Amino acid sequence: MNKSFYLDIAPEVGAALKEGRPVVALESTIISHGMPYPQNVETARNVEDIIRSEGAVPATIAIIGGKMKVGLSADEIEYLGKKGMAVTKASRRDLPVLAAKGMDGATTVASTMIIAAMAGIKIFATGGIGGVHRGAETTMDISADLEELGRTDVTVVCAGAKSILDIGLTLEYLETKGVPVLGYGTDELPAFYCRESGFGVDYRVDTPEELAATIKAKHDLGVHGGILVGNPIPKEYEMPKAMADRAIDIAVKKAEENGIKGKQLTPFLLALVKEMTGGMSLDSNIQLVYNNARVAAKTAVALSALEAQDKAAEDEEESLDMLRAEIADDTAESISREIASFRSEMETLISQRMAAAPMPAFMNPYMNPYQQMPYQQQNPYAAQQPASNPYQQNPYQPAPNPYQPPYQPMPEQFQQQPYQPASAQPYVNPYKPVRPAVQPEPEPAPAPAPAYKAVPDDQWVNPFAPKREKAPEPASEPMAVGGDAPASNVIARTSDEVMAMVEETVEKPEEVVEEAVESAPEPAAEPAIEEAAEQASAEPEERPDEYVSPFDDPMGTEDENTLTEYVPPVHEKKERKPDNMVKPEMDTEGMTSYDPEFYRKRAEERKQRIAEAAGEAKHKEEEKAAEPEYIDCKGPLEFTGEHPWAWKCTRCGQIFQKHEIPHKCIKTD
Ligand code: PSU
Ligand code: MN
Repeated sequence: MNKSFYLDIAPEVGAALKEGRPVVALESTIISHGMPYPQNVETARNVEDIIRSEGAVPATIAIIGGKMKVGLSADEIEYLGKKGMAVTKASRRDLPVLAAKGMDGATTVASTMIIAAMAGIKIFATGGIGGVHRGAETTMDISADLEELGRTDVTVVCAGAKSILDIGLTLEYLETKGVPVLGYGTDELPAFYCRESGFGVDYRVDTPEELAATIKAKHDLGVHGGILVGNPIPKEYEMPKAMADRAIDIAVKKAEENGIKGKQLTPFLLALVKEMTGGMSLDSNIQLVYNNARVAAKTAVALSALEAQDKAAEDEEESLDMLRAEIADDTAESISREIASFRSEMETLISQRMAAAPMPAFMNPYMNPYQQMPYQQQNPYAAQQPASNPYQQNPYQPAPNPYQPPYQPMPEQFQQQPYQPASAQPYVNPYKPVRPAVQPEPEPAPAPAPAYKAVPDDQWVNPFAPKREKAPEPASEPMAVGGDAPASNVIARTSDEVMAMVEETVEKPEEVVEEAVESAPEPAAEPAIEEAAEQASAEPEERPDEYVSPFDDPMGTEDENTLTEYVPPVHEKKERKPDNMVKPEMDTEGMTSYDPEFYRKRAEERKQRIAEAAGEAKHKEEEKAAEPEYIDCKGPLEFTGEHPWAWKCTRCGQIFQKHEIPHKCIKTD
């Protein structure tokens, strides 16, 4: 169950609220407890009439049979008025109990505000509100109306606070609760029977429109709580202040004597004052209620006008938004319709073209699209590619593609190098920085041929042979060396014998040994293998059909002697090290270049590297040998009908794009 189960809104009120028409809430304690019968019922009816006459709908609020009634019938008002004090005076604390028990209750300012807010009514007219009673510092009698004004979004138009209350403390309390206290056409809070209390208000408003704007602003801002409007009694119905004060003072004293407190206090005081003033106070009371109803109704009318303006602006904005969205939708729809019709036209056109012309080569699914791209066929460099493309012979190159068409002959116009200058002058790049030409090192004079080569074997004299004393006469004839040379200090030997001797006896300096190893002929590898090894280790050549800038030495005239990068000389301060600190070259095993083994090892490592490369090349050769061999197949081609461009070889089963005999196919045994 929710609020609507307990809430009973009269059809007239409900319709007005739904349409945003002005509605003014009215309380019922004023009927049952505030005035005697029959004046109470008459006043209640008149108040409703005044509100109607101002163009608003009255909604008298009460609890009947546990239902929160918003808008009472004449019978219900009569019933409450007749029952008087017998009806429960219902403030905030009483609502749940009465609702649950299904009882009747006359609503105070607090509970009327609660129910009005539930129904959506923003303005409420009454006579006077409850407040901080005199002596509240001991009695703690503070009306729940003040708390309600602090929290519920309803504006209460009243005639201020009676002097049965402590007006000063009441205002303090309202300030604490954050309730705006406005004076309607006055700067002072009215004192019920009198127009003046001596206590100022926070703000003054002079017109219903001004008040309505304040109310609307509060609702717009979402600042919760009520607004208290003090509307002074019309001058002609005002009681003389001294008279009113005296009557009230007496009444308060009487109430104290009789021990009247709590919810009975206000009705008791009101009744007593009426008795004492001979009904004058009642008359004033009735008139101030009418006055409040009038102001409240006018304010309600102004407020709903403001709200209607607001809503119209909102509606206009909304309808503009809708219109914009509609326009956008229409535009999008027409564009997409246009696109769709354009597309269908295009499709028709394409299908007509397709029917008229054969499928272009690059659309053929059986063709390698990249091979068949028209721009490739027009590439002059592609046409130039010689039949003996080195990449085709590269052992890493896959087997020739049987789909690939044979190379076309180079067109005439490309036979000549396009960038060859007319003159035979070597090309000099003008953009290269001028730098000194590096003078080539003068060729060292060729070493003279070894002396022993020129001297015939039989005439050669060993310069290293130890000089001896005169040899004893040999028994046999010594071999003569040189025709007339004296035989006494010369031993005749062959050149080989001499070299052997030299090698044995002379200690070679390191440089000589290294040079010897370096210049020694490489162990002869098989020429094919060696070539393959070289190829394997060499950087891949640039593709001949790749674009080469003419500025990059097209004549090949630059060489390292004439046009090397210019490197400015670096003047390094070198530290001179004593000779004994120069470290010999080290190999991986920590052997120094001083060790004779060092060079032998290095030569061996080199041999091994060559052998490894050769092995790799051999492996590639084996791989190539394992690849299938292609032969020209003369098998007849058959039209499969699977595709208008597909021909199938009846011998090898391959699919071809055209009727190709012979074609390449894998050799099978
Ligand atoms: N002052 C009047 N007439 C009234 C009341 C106050 O001049 O009828 C009623 C109102 O219903 C008000 C209530 O809300 O008394 C305050 O009672 P209490 O102080 O018990 O909360
Ligand atoms: Mn009280």
